[in-house]
Amino acid sequence: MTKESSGKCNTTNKAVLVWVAEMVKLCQPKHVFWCNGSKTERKALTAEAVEKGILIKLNQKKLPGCYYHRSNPNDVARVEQATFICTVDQEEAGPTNNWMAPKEMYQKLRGYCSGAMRGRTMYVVPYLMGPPGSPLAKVGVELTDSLYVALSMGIMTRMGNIAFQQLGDSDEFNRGLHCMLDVNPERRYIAHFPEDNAIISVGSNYGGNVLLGKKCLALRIGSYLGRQEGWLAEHMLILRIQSPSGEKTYIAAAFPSACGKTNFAMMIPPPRFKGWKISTIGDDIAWMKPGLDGRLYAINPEAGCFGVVPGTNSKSNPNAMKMISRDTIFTNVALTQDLDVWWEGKDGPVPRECLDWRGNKWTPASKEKAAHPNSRFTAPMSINPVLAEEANDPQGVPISAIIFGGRRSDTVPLVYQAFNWVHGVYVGATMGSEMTAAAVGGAGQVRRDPMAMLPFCGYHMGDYFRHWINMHKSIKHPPRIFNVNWFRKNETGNFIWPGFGENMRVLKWIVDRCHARTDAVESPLGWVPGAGALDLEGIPDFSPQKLEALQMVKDAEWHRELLMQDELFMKLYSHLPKELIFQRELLKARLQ
Ligand code: SAT
Ligand code: MN
Repeated sequence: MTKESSGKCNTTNKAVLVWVAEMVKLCQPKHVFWCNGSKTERKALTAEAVEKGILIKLNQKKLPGCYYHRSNPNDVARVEQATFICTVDQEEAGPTNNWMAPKEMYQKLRGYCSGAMRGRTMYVVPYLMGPPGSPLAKVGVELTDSLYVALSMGIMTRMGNIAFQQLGDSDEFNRGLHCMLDVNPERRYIAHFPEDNAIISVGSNYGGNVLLGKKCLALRIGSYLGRQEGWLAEHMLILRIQSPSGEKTYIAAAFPSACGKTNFAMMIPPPRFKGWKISTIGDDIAWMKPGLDGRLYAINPEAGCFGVVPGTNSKSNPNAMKMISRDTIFTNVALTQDLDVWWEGKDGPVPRECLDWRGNKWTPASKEKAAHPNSRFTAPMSINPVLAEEANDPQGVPISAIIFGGRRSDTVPLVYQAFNWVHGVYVGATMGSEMTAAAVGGAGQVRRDPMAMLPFCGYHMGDYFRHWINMHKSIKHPPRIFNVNWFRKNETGNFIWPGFGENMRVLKWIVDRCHARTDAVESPLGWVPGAGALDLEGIPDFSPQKLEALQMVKDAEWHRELLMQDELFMKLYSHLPKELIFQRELLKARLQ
């Protein structure tokens, strides 16, 4: 390796040096490799990963710069039951998080980590969440014995010297320790210590559990810091809509994992919307803070996309297909004989034979899926063909609308707008969604997932709602709040709404509402598009009856919905803002 990428220590920051030395003493690695984030380093580490069988080099003619990774079959999704918030006071973590006292958890995990890197390399991965120089950006350092993690962090974050430059002499950085151990679910813990700005993750090598910048820092620790510092860390994509006249509107949208955030953030409007353009700022996480002009500004703290692969094709997300055609790591998809990748729902023919995500022979006659339903691509956002230049703007973008949405086969209409901020917080707080393969267990069941943050809120969910309500005071021009549901089904179990690019029609109405250009009519749930306000021209096989079915508010379904909301509210009762109980009563009255 050249001198530039020799893995030598690349900081003089005392706090970093002291902490790394302490962790080295604990984990006892054979080597310590300090990542600087250079291209040369990436090349060398990638070659090493191929040599060790951690990555398989894909067909470089078809997929330049792309590699393939298989995870341990017992380690393919986030494990919520192994995810802990460790605050001194249990009350602080709230009833929706697993809790253990920090002292106890440190003791347990230090036990697991003791000598855990013997004979292995510890990669020191400094990373920056957010554009360099942004007042919202945060620095983390992840120590990991997984080369896959080091390489993935190089895609998902601004990794290397750039982070130490932002940090300077400060000791304000997230301390993250990751030990794979023997990737045993029995010894799998993803532990957060918000009071110490620290994370320890052991026993896993799957993205959401181990790429510590993502869910662990950007959301769980981030939400905790956000409450203290007066900002919001949210599970939201950020997009820019440009009208034919050049008007730019910025929108943030929260959907649970694997509900199409990446597709939405990269959408191509249908032909009817000639001249309209969607560009991506972020596809998963938004950090939002009130600006001096009274608007809410958002940055995307990440630098890459960790997207669900199955179902990605030239119809569902043509931009993603372009993006993942180079410089991408594919995890747990199928591998073809010519070292190409395949997944259910990909364009083109089904391979006659390939290796499935476990490495077993697969043919179309096989009963199991070839690609794991939660198989992922890890791709740099810079190769997203519709990336907005604002993704790198340290100031972020001013948000005009916030959209909440879940995956619901019934009950929830295609679109409605909250009456005001507090009502919008209520709409977000009572969101429900059918579970997906992104987390272990329960796929298909409806669960309450407030603001798509249930697995990611680093403190008491009731206090989180209070923080949302309070934020209104510091935002003079608050974003309008909307709720959408692309997933409503008819009696025969088919989706009524075509989704994907056609979602532009709903977005257009939302944009027009933000700029006070279109009317709405009042419904029990909120404002809904008046007759003809949604442009539905040119959707194949669509009819006014279908729109009616999509927007229908059925009393029986909403009474059941209110009962399900009550379950969550009861759980959070001691910390639940009274305003939300009041909102529920108002909704009840409007439904009667
Ligand atoms: O696995 S991740 O948590 O990184 C992705 C997701 O579930 O949203
Ligand atoms: Mn996500």
